[in-house]
Order: sequence, then structure tokens, then C-alpha cells
Amino acid sequence: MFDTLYIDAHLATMAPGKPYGAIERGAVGVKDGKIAFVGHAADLPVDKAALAHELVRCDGAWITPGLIDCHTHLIFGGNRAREFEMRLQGKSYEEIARAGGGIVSTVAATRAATKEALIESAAQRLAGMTREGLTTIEIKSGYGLDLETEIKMLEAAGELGPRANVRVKRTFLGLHALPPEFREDRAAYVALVAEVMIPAIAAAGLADAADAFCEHIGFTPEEVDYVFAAARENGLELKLHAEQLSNQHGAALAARAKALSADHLEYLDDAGIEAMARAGTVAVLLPGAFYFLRETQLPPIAKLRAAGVSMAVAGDCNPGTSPIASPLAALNMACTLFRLTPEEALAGATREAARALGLQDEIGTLERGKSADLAIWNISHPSELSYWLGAPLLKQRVFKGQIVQGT
Ligand code: DI6
Ligand code: FE
Repeated sequence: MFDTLYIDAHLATMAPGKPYGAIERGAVGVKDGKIAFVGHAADLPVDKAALAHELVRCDGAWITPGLIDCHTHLIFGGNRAREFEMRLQGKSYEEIARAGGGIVSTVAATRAATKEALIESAAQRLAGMTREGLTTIEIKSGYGLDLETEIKMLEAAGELGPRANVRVKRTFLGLHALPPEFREDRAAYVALVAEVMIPAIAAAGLADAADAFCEHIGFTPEEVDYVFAAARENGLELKLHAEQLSNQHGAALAARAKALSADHLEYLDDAGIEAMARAGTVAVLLPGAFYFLRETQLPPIAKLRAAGVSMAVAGDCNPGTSPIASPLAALNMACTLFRLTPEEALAGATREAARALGLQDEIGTLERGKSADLAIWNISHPSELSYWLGAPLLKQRVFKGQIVQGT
């Protein structure tokens, strides 16, 4: 006896094998929040109503795994729309920075915000995402750059989950930028991150992973290595912003460190691809940042594909380089800008995104035993999820077996 049985549906299970792992005229049975049956409706007894406490007829809709955004900076104070306006009027990045703009302005606004205000503003953005079928999100800290504000951000991220009916994975991004008060002593800041912040945050159970911005305007591979060692000692998983603006060989570093993922990768070279393929490091593609920055250097998609590197697609929602709160927009841009197939894009926001979070045994496909996180769509083929922009495609959202959106 199922708690809930979904019928009159087609399934894009995203399980490997055939395109989209598709099962036409399928059914999903849910028991205790987990998927207990996934298959052809015809393989179940004829009297469907007798099989479940609740029978949900989907009117020919498609069911996919709930979408997963595996790379966001969802929590921050203020926004940078005025800076966007100034840039469009021809002001340079330096002028804007001198006028108090850039990442430092977001740090100031985040430090000044209460935890409740951070939760409120992030909840609005998250509402845009859950309307598009999101059931799991990764949220990074990194706009506090002091222990107190980093903790405030991570606590805010944790409180968002139950409030919005989503699963939240939290990542500590201490090496995001050098805070203004350490401008003259970067070694002291890196040491603070490794020796004080990571142990405190890990001990409090406030993060699942640590991340860093490995970039000429961010942190060097040596600094990242040092912080990664501390993160590993404290039981955190690793992720890395690598090769976004230049080639620092960060992806190879991430692979060596057994990081879950290396993210961005526009400037990734062949050695980096090979290292990732060998280590099984997931490539997290962030087409929203590519779009908003009007970047022209494409990540080496064809080579990643040929090397068999797992490719996830994420939104990178942040106020500076990707003010986008739409997982479906990320799918669309992954196809239009990066030439992923719609199937690769959807896999990138489900199965492969789960892998980028180390959650591949729990979520990411419609398979027996996984969490019953479902998105049910008013579409006639799953390619539509990468095709439309701004269309209200979601019919229902199911989180851990409960219908939490739609009726
Ligand atoms: N890469 C990015 O694109 C953002 N952070 C990062 O490490 C930019 C963050 C910002 O400008 O606020
Ligand atoms: Fe990012």
C-alpha cells in the first residue's frame, strides 16, 4: 500500500540508459517520503485506487526529479542594480569600486543586515526557484568574511529549508574575497579562515562543504590548498570556483584534493579536463554568470563530454555576476550559450547536480529508494524545460512525498 500513487503521467526518470530515462504512461508510488515504485502503470494491478491512500491523476503531465541548484550565493544583503546601471552608463569597474561598489558593498550590506532580513530577501528569490520545481539548493556563505557574519549567513541558509520546503546544503566560502580590514595582510586572513573559522563552523555543524574563489582577483592555488587541508581535517567536503576568469589550474587542484566539483571552468585546459575525468570531479557549469558578464570564452564542453566528465548545470544566483533566480533559465542558457542538449541540461540540474553535492544516492533521479522529490510539469516533452523562458510550466512540486506546491 502506497501513501500516494501518481498516475496518468509520463516520467523522465533521468536514470541512465535511454533518453531522459523516459517511461511513457508511467506511475510513481510513494511510501514514507521515498519512491517505492517507478515504472509502467500497466505493470501495476488494474484497480489503482486500492493501491494507495491517495491517488493523484496527473492528466498526462511529465514527472521529473525535483530540480537541484548545486551552486548559489542565495544569501546576501542589498543588491547591485545601481552598479549595473552605472556600468551600462559606461562607468568602469574601478570607478564603481572606488564609489563603494563591487563585492565589498555586498559584504558591508550583509554585515549590516539582521539574520531575519537575510532570510526574508533570500526567501523571495527562493520562491522564484521553487515555482520552477526546485527541491534542493546549495547555498554558499562568503559575503561576511568575518566569523560572526559567516555564521549568520549559514544559519539563515539553514532556516530557509524548512520554511520553503527545500533541502539545503550549506557551503562555507571563506576564501571569496579579501575583507577590507585585511587588505594589508592577506596571509593573516587566510590563516583566520583555516585555523579559526573552519574549525568553528564545522564544530557547529553549519556547513557540509568548503569552497574558495581560485582566481587572480581571488586566492592563489597555494592559499586554497592550505584552506582545503583544514577543511578536510574538519570533515568538510570540498568544492572550488576554478578557471572562471583565467587559468589558475584550479580544476586540477580540485581533482587532486578529491573535491566534489570544480565550478565555472571557462578557462579550463586539457590537463584540467584529464585530471577531472580521472578523479571523477563534477564540472559545474554556470551559464548565468557567463551571460551576465558577457563572457566570450566558452567552457570546453565538447572536450568535457568526450572525456566523460560529469556536467552539472547551476544558477550561481548572486548580486554581482548572476542576479538570476530561475533554474529553468539556467537550463535554457546551458543549451543556447553552451550548446548542451536539453537532455544534458536537465540531467545537469538533477542527476549530475546531485553528484556535485554528494547526494547521488538520495536524490537526482526517479529511482526506488530515493527521496520522493518530484516536479510535475504541464509539458508534452521534457525538452520543453530547456526551451521556454518565463513560462509557468510547473503543475505540482512534491518534497519528501508531500505535495508542497500546486493542487
Ligand atoms: N564568482 C562569481 O562570479 C561571484 N563570486 C565568485 O566567486 C561574484 C560575486 C560578486 O560579485 O558578488
Ligand atoms: Fe559562484
